[in-house]
Amino acid sequence: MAPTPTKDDRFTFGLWTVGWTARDPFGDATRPALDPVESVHRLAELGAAGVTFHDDDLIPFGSSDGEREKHISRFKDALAETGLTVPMMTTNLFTHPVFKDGGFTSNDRAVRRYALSKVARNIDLAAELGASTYVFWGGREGSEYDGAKDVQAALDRYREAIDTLAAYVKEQGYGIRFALEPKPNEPRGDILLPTVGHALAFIAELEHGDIVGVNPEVGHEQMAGLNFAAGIAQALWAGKLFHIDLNGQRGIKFDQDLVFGHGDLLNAFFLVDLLEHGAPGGGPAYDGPRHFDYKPSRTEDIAGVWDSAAACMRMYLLLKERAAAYRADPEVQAALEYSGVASLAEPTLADGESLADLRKDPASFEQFDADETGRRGFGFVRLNQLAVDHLLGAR
Ligand code: 3MF
Ligand code: MG
Ligand code: MG
Repeated sequence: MAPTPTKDDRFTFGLWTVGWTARDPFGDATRPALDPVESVHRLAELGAAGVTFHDDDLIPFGSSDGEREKHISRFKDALAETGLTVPMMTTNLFTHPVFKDGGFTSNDRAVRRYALSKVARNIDLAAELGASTYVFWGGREGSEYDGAKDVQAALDRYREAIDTLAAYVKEQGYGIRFALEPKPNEPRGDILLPTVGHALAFIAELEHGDIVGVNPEVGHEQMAGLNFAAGIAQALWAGKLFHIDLNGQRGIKFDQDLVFGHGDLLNAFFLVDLLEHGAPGGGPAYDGPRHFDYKPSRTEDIAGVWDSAAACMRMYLLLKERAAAYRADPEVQAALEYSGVASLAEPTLADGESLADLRKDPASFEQFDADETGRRGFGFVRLNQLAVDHLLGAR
């Protein structure tokens, strides 16, 4: 029996997730479009705390100013009725044909200028709705052909866009931070800022990088064959985990957007352990919303949509419960000790010790018995089996 989700769990969903009509490159939609107002009510009933959205998820592309106001006003009513919040917002710079070669990095300058305007307008709405994070997923920022994009010029334009918009947020005094969402490919053949590591390196080159972090997504890193929990650890270490997209993915293939935990379950267990408890050596935990960016499978009807949303939250709570039991188990603590996991937090040099001091310490080299120390076992398999036992409810 996993606990029932409540607002205190801070679960949030993109309107585009439950609202996906399941059109894919090979087949038509299998479900009708959902009214965002209905999604807000259904997600509130299921125990979610908030919703997130792209401008076009709420206000269809090309709406007049009057229509725009109507969509916003009935959405605000639904928020007030349910108590749901909007902690994050983002921009659709990928659906309309005008963005086929990107938004901020399109080879067409008029498109780049239009993209900046579209985002700035929606940032004003984000501030009005009280969002604290604004996500940038550049799904069309990239190319299929190496000769078709000057990657260095594209990074200059990407930096120009993010810095210009971050300066705007600061000028306006909006309490908003930006979160860049990496993805290696899909829809473009190759996307700029393909992984968490690339995004962190890009942020270091920004003028306003102080308010820019990352929004990593489980499946996006796993599509590149990378370890998601390890990427999240590095983002936390850099103080840049501003937001997160939780879902499931099974290996290096197309973006599956499965229910959270329905892909690499063991990595999801260690991810939740890290988000909830921080690193074993005392590194920080994550304190933002637990945001699901998944797609109810194309085989599901509307009932299946809500079952899958509930499944995302249930998976998180089950893993949270299992991770807490893992951390509290004295045998796990002993195994962590034996494995040296805990001692890695201790600096290699003593307080005030220099490299020259270390070299003068005979225990560090002359008297160090590499063969003897090399015989040590770390007990990592035993430690991992304890984790699997907890995950399976066998302990
Ligand atoms: C695509 C995504 C995006 C982003 C969204 C910003 C459409 O694989 O993950 O969802 O998450 O654009 O939040
Ligand atoms: Mg995605
Ligand atoms: Mg995402």
